[in-house]
Amino acid sequence: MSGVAMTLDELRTLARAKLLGAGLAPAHAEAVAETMVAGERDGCASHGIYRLLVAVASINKGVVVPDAVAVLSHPARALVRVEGGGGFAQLAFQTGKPALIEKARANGIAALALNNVVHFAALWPEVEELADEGLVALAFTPSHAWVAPSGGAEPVFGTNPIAFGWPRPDGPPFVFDFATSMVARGEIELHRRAGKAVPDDWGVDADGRPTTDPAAILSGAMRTFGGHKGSALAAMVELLAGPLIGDMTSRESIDRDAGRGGSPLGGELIIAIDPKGFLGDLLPEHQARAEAMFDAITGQGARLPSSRRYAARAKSLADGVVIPADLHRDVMALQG
Ligand code: NDP
Ligand code: PYC
Repeated sequence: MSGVAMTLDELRTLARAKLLGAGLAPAHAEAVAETMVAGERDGCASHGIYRLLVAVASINKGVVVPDAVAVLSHPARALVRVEGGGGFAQLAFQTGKPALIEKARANGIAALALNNVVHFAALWPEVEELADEGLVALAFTPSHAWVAPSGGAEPVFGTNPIAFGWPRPDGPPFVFDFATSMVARGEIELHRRAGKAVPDDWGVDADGRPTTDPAAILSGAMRTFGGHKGSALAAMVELLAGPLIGDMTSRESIDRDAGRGGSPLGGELIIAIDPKGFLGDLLPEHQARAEAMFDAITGQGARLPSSRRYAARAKSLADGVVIPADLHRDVMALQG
């Protein structure tokens, strides 16, 4: 694959410049650029620098409030809320994170609701940051109604990711983060850009027929992973990060978009648990039992989620990244 080699600092500078050029306020541009660089660094192409095109499109279409001010409030002793004002989710998360950590440590468990935020990103950076603080973390967000329930062909759910982070004593946390659809929509978009067919179980066309054409799925419906199981998990994400926190479902989000093609607008729920709350001084003993489980996985040659990402990170930190030539061209064509 031909591409353009860049250091992570060059990539960060480029991302910030393009976001500022699109009119995003500096604090948002910094927070948003950071998640894109992290995605590219960790080899997550669907949520790396490709998302510059997506974020700038949302700004240009008026879907996101570029200078939104995130407002923190405390609905209850263990709850934190950030009203994002229609801005990107990244700064809202950074605004709520310190209070979430403080409340999780004080109460054993706490939850952060982000409301009224535009979401285009992966969730693992957030749960990883919380796990780095010694907390077990879960994150959920709906998106736009692109995914049909198991047994149907009409989109109801978003691609609705679930992310989980578990701190480990001697190394980076155990983290997984995946869509409850067969794949993230971004992955299908990348196949469309590359002119590549997708597996025939990723989605259906507008007439409900299985297809390998990414464009047909993008205008039809994606499938949940694991049949009825993924379908139920997708519904759970809708409920937890929609009605439970007073925010939109994926159907409501896509209706609000009114055909503009912007990123999803709505809520995100993040739960943080302090293991010391249950375990106190017994924490090391029980952490060792968790480590034994990880050893039983890797000991038979299976890999842990995130091990690929951490390996990609180590390589990118040493060598930089290579941006596909056509993506680099499209990014450079953005104003800024
Ligand atoms: P994948 O199906 O690629 O699953 C990703 C997760 O599974 C990662 O934690 C990955 O670890 C792990 N994994 C993959 N293969 C293996 C394996 N063989 N053994 C063990 N673990 C494995 O990702 P998706 O396409 O479902 O989602 C990609 C991203 O899209 C996510 O980060 C998600 O947050 C984001 N997204 C965001 C949405 C939003 O609304 N904001 C909506 C939908 C998706 P590793 O990284 O190490 O490979
Ligand atoms: O790739 O499905 C996706 C997605 C939706 C919002 C952000 N990413």
